[in-house]
Amino acid sequence: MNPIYVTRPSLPPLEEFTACLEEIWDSRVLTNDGKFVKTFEADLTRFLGVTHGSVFCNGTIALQTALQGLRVTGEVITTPFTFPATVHSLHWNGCTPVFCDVDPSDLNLDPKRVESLITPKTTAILPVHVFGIPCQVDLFRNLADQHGLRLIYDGAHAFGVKVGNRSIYDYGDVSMASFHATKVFNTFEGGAIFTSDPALKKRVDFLRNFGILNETEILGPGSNGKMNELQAACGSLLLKYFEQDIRKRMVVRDRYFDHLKGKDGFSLAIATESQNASYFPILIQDGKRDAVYHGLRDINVFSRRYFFPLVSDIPIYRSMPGVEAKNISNARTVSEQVLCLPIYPDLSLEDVDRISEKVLAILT
Ligand code: T4K
Repeated sequence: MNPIYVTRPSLPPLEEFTACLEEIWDSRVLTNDGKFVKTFEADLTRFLGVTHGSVFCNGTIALQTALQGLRVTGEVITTPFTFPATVHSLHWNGCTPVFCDVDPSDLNLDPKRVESLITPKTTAILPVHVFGIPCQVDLFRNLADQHGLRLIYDGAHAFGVKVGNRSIYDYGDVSMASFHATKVFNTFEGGAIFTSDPALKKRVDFLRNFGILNETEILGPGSNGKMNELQAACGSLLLKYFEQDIRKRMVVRDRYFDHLKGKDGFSLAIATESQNASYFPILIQDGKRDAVYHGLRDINVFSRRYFFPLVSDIPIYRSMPGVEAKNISNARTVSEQVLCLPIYPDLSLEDVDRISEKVLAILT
């Protein structure tokens, strides 16, 4: 039986991508803010209905650049229940991560607990919309305003998600998206940051291109965060198929629900809340998570324990002076229970049936 992985990237029809490749081959413009990048940036901003977008080579560099653009220093309160890139971006900016517990109802940073961790050294809050579930954006906005803090969202999982009728990327001082191959919307590798602040947009655009103003003037210590023309061409093409992809994901999600809803031993609450079906996380109780993970591997199904271990348990952060990881018991429990089952637009329903049956067989 062919292996089934936790995800499989969507791709535009090859003939559409080939037409773009021919144009790129003819022009020999491969990168440095060419036509395809300019078009994709405009397409993306319009598609999401946000004010300013800047596309990047990947989400990690986008987030690092956003932090640079806001000149964030000192202590930043964030979640330990995330992919390491969130916290690495703080480290690369010389900031000290301060880990705060998650709310078990959405698995996101708990705004009610953040307040007690704010010190005179705190400069920012960095919540993550884990599995595309929106953070409590109003509470975070109030908290940031009351304490004069920057609010930066890691929205790597949240492409296509809205709060009310606004894109989730419209919240915070700045929001980051990832377009990695494993995401609901991809450009092979890629990412973006979104802001309504025109000065920040200008600054990050310089920072992603070495700080270059022109051939003789360099405005600051920039990096190289540019997206290339091939990535951008893929992005503009895939945007046209995004809504269709989400509909297909929902069919897969509903089939899992048909099998798993109401059964004992695990919770589907988070998967139920998802607007973009980017992941299908289940929380498995009674210490049986790893039995399901290994049992699925036995039938060539590769689910993933996103996110285990907690980032605060990675040695570099556990041993760093000033890094606080106390009182994160909710995050610890979730990290020990979570399992993401395969979900992607063309996962067959027969495979969903087989995966679900195996999960139930192990747990009953
Ligand atoms: N913040 C958060 C909250 C994030 O989750 C991430 C990335 C970031 C920031 C950083 O954004 P980027 O800099 O990546 O844009 C994957 C991804 O590499 C990573 O992007 C993602 N989060 C994370 C949750 O998942 P791995 O180590 O699990 O990837 P990997 O290679 O094991 O892929 C998983 C499965 O996907 C494979 O078993 C098969 C399938 N796959 C993967 C790739 C790369 C494909 O079918 N085709 C492919 O090209 O980290």
